[in-house]
Amino acid sequence: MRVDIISIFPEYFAPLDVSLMGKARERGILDIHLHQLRDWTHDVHNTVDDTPYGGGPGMVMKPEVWGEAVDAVIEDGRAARGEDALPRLIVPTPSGRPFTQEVALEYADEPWLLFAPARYEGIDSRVVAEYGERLRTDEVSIGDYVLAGGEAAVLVMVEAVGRLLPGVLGNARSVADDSFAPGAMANLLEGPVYTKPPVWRGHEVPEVLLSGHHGRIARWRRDEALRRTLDRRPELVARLDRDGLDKHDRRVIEEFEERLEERRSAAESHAESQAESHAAFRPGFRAAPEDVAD
Ligand code: JAH
Repeated sequence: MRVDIISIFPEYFAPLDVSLMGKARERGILDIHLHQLRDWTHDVHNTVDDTPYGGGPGMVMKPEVWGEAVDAVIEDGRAARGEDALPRLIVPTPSGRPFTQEVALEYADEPWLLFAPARYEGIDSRVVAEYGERLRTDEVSIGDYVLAGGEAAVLVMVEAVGRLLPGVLGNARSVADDSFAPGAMANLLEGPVYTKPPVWRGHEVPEVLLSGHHGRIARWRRDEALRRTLDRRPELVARLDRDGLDKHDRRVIEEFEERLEERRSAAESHAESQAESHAAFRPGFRAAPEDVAD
């Protein structure tokens, strides 16, 4: 897979030389081309930004510079990969569609990705309008928070996609078993994992994992995955395919919901008794004048 990244901070992508992504690049599985956006400016200050039309805070990235940069990178890629080749253009933005494992799998099937991370308040919207007519173009968000720019989001996406490429992970099973990967444990978070020693600082490894009983181990892992998902991501359980749940799963869910209801009810009576013992909430209570701020 060829990956082009156009940024005013190409140095930001040094981590892609390391570890799994570094090895994928050495093996030629991942062919990453970094570009300095400012190479396509024409003024002495290498200006990439300007004030927003309509006013408001911050600066917006100029469309001409991005247009020349993207055109040049497309031409360079076509010279290497053939005149029919076109990249998929990916622009990270907090207002984009969510980047999920499904999207990562889709991108892993592409021969060529072009990432355009912005700084400041983003890129003039006519750039996505223009390339949306010429390339498959996605504005994507890796989560509901605002970064200082799109570079960190590109690192995240390249790593999520890169590890899915054939030959990058040694063991093909580890991809299929991931939380969020389609398959038996689809849409469940992974449960806890353990290695030696069997007791560490008084904490024991769950006995079932030492039993060698593969059927019981698989069942236990699924139960733990289900309980953890119910606790941390209940909306994922609500979306679970009902056909993908067996009787035992339904029992685990019921038990969890019973415990949740017990806790909710206990918290409610606790809140009532708190209100009862709090003088300010008793009918007829009047604060003394010295207790009232002016
Ligand atoms: C911030 C340009 N979904 C995370 C995300 C992606 C991009 C940006 N922020 C958050 C961003 C400033 C300028 C992009």
